[in-house]
Amino acid sequence: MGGLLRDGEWITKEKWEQSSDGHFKRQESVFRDRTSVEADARFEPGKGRYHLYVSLACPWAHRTLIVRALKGLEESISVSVVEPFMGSGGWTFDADADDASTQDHLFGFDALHKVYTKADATFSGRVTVPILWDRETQTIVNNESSEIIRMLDETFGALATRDAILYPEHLRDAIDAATADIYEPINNGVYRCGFASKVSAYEESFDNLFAALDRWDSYLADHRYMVGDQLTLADVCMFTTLVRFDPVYYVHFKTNRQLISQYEHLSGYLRDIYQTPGIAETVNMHHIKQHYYRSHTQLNPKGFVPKGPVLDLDSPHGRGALS
Ligand SMILES: N[C@@H](CCC(=O)N[C@@H](CS)C(=O)NCC(=O)O)C(=O)O
Repeated sequence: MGGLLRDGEWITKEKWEQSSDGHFKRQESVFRDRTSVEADARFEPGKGRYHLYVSLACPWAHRTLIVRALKGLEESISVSVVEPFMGSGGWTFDADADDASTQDHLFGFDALHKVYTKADATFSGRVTVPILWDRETQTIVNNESSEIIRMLDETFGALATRDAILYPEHLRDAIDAATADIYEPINNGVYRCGFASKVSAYEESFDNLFAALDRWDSYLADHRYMVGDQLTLADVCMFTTLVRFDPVYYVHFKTNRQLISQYEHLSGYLRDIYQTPGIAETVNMHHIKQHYYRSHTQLNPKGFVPKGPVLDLDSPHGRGALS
């Protein structure tokens, strides 16, 4: 389900972009400005200046919520949360939302595509979360999660109320390399399995996904984190995919060679990150399951949401000794 904007007009479109070889093709994010602490920067960090639009279901948006929480930026950066179900209007807001969804706190819009056309009246493309919105210039600064999380760490330090540094200078190259390593086979790979339109494309993505998971499982046998001796943005990017894997991707996207809970090291790694103070509160399993199983009617026509599995993310992870 969903749709897209063409020259500022909302068009319902049920087909996902695909290349002729049957592989799912993700659109490049369009708004790519940066916040900066340099004098005269157009987008200077400021308390209360920026707003995040997120879905709690979306792994990319989830990254930004985790970084906001770990750095203690809740008071500085406000958030609006879309409804989990994505129908023909794309991401929407419910003014009477009584669960974790919210109304559009900035404009009271009923649909997220109106935020995109507020920034650019003739915008063409998909309407995705997350969005970092600037109240001062009334526009979208950036809608690419990998860049938003780097900016939150690099440029919002003065506003942070917790001292987590997730993209420390001496580890940046290694974090960039690890993040790039997992993007295609793992973060995007689960989607490439789920949205492949040819068996050959699905099988190739499936093999690449599990080859990458196997590799990281071995690495994490004697490393607590993906890079260095601390939690970094690389772990944030790995986590938001892993936490959705057993409850959603394994069934819905047919990534069913094995569960994360069946991996010797990735299973404890997932629980370790989940139990890091501040992170569990950003995980909303209800939104995650409702979104995927109900919104992708091409994959799950009846929209039933599986009742299981029972997740065990609070049990001891036993990884403290690795750091
Ligand atoms: N590369 C983007 C991807 C964002 C993205 O694809 N978000 C999905 C939700 S998981 C979305 O909003 N999809 C709506 C659509 O494509 O219509 C990022 O990392 O920020």
